[in-house]
This record gives sequence, structure tokens and C-alpha cells, in this order.
Amino acid sequence: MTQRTLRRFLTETLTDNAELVFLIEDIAAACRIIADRVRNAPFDGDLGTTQSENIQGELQKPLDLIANDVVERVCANSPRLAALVSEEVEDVTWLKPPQKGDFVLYFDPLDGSSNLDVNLSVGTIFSIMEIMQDGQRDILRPGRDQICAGYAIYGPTTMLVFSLGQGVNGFSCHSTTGEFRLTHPDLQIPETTSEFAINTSRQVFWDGAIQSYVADCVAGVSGPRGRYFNMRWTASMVAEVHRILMRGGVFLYPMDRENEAKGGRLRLMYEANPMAWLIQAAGGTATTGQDNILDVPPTQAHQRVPVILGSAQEIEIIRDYYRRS
Ligand code: FBP
Repeated sequence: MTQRTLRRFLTETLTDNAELVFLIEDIAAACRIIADRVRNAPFDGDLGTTQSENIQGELQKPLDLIANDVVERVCANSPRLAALVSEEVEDVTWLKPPQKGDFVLYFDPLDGSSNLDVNLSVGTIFSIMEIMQDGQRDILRPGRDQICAGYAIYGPTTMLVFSLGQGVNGFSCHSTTGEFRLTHPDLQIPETTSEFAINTSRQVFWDGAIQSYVADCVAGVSGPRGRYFNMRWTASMVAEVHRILMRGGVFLYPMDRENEAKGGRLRLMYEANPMAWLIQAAGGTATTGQDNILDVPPTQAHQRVPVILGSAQEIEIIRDYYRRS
């Protein structure tokens, strides 16, 4: 059977929300352009680092800024898009006076950009919420209020993976025609796993719960888990979440002694919320260690949060380590 195009999927699924179809199509168009810029970066002189810092105090890569401009420029075309909240821009960008039913787009234009110079997978993460009342300029709403969230991954194949709340679907971009087609329908995360992803160079900062969890995993068959675990770390959340959606696993960027003062490492509105929403729609779980990420009340646009997500049973086991510690 022919794989459905993104447009056909969207028009058949969102029968009463043409404006959301337009916005998701614009996001897909932006991601196609970003994929091209990433692929051609060595020819265009777009690798390396700029001298400018973003609001997080991180040095920006040329492609961080290019990807941000592409999303802004392409999505500003969407008739109901009222505001943009980007990792790379300190203030909210208001495009129009907000009206009930307009959209706010939260995004990380190029996640995992430390991987660019080594030619590994990076991606764009996005989340969409609705304005609840005319004139309301409140962009700080919990992840449960998202109406669509997902990411594009720029790997060997460019893919767009998103959820409208129920189910997660993956669309691959054909490199010749540029068409996105539904190649990975209804992704489901296996409940159990023997694979975890954590930056172990931070072990010196970990709290007791994470120390014990990782020690028990690496103890193998003779340890309390009674089996061998595999470990992965790509320093690109998009790539980690994509792997988990494909074959299960857990990803941990927990609160630790070093990042505690900032509230964690990853950003709530455009990294943790969209990925938590996707993981849950595919049958997995996403927690801060204590609470469901989707219930975390945001207090600022660039807020950070601890993130632990993936296969449901394994996340429950990690939560037990926290309860016991
Ligand atoms: P950027 O959005 O600035 O690229 O940072 C996010 C991120 O790259 C995640 O994708 C990844 O999980 C994490 O930072 C990697 O952190 P570390 O540098 O500790 O490996």
C-alpha cells in the first residue's frame, strides 16, 4: 500500500482544524530547509561557533541561528500563529494581538548542536499550545495543554515525528522529492528495556538514587537487576528520544549537585514538554524523578527541569529508587 503523504494524513486527521494543518505543514517545510542547510553546512561555511551567547549562556553555532530564522520566517506565514518562543531568543516574539484559538509555537531550532561539527544527528523540537482567551499573552502553561508536539531528526534520513495527543506517527522525507510520507505509523514504546542513556561524566554530581540505579544496571547478571544493560549517550536529545521510540530504553538528564541551582539541564517548554508528550502518547512515561513532566507548572519561558523518560516499567523502577532514597 502507498504510504500516506503528510498532507493527506493531516487533512484526514484534523478535519475541523485547517489552521493547525497549515502550521504543521509550515513546520515540516521549515525542517526540510534546515535539513538541507545542515547537510550543506561544510560547503556554506556554516560549521564552527559564533561569538554570541543565547539566554542559557551557551555559545551559539551559526546553524542554531540559521535554523531559528528559518522557523520564524516560514511559520510566520501561518494565519493563526500568534507567538514564537525559541531557545535562541530571550523574549517571546509576538506576531499579532492574540485571539482565542491562535497558536503559540515553542521550539528548539537545533537540538544537540554540539554534534554538528562531528557530523552526527541533530534535530528540531517543537510544541504547540492554543491561546485560551482573546488578548491573553500568557505563554506559561503546563505540558498537558499542548495540542501537538514533535521533532524533526536530521540523520541518515530526515524524519518528522509528532503526536496530536493520541498516537505518535513518523514521516520520512524522501531526499529526491522532498515529500514526507508516513513510514512509521502508531509508534509504541516497549514497556521493558535493558538500555539506558545518561551522561556518566556527571557521576560525581549525581544524587544517591541515580548512583544506585546506574550501579545496579552496570552490575549485570550478578547484580540486583539480574541482567546485563547496554548504555548509550549521543548528547542529542532528539536522537535519544528517537531511539527510544524505535526500540525502547530510558533517557536520564536528572537534577544533580551541579545543575540543581538552575533547576536541571534541559528546558521545560521546548525540550522536556514536547518529548514527554510524545513519549506518553507512545505508551512510555516521563518524570522529573518526582512528578510527571506534563504537570510541572512553568514560571518562565526558558525554565529548566530534570528529565527522565522512556519505557514505562523501567521509569517506574527509577521512580522507586527516588522514593527509597
Ligand atoms: P542544546 O539544545 O543547546 O543543543 O542542548 C541540549 C542537549 O544537547 C540535549 O540534546 C542533550 O541531551 C544534552 O544537551 C547533552 O548534554 P551534555 O553536554 O551533558 O552531553
